[in-house]
Amino acid sequence: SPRKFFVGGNWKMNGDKKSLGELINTLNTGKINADTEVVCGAPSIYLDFARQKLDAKIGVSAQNCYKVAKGAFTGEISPAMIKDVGATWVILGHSERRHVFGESDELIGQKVAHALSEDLGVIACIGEKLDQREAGITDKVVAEQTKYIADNVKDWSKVVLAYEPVWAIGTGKTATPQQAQEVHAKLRDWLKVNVSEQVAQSVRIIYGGSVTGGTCKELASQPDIDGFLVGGASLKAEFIEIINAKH
Ligand code: G2H
Repeated sequence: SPRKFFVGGNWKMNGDKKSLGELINTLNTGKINADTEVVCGAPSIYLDFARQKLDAKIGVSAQNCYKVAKGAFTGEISPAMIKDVGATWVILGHSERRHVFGESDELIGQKVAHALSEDLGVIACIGEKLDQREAGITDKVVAEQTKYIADNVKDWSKVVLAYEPVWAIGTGKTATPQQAQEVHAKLRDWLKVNVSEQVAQSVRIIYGGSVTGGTCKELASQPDIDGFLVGGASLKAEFIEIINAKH
């Protein structure tokens, strides 16, 4: 595949300088395959810390940002600030942003547009809820979420699409390789029809939702799974196994 395997860690709201410092040491000294692009998503207050401590071969990502450069938006951070501390990615549209904090497709699209205009890489997340899967509307739901993202993208080389079924997040219920592959293939078809063949073939579509050392290899063997976004397991040494899932 021409698509470089991409593994993102999403630390969410976990850790402190002590535990994250230890995790960073483990990652810096671990054997990481050079064919994998690795990015760690740190809480905003630790972005600077993570960037200073992590080896240069590992990228740093924010977990969210706002849709404008600066101003009276108490509590928010901008892509300019993320870049200022040396981080180069931002996770947008994560299901927790959508469902715990009520972010709309429209707001997520605006954030995607602004982050890309500031030259950040964007890990754009989509995924259906359990009732939507059971109602048989998974494809429709993820296509609609993807449309709001796609409408705001000009340069797809800066975008990674993360498929994270909400029912699989933090639940220990990983999607089966077949379930994930099926949605990833549909997403690639959607990109082919609605964006271009070239973008469909080159965009990394990664899977997230209870990925572990035990489940990563079979998932990684699927033709349209180009990596992972990892929550819980990214806080453990096990993350290295996931990074090396292809080997
Ligand atoms: C999904 C994933 C990381 P976890 O949210 O984005 O978390 O691996 O803990 O399910």
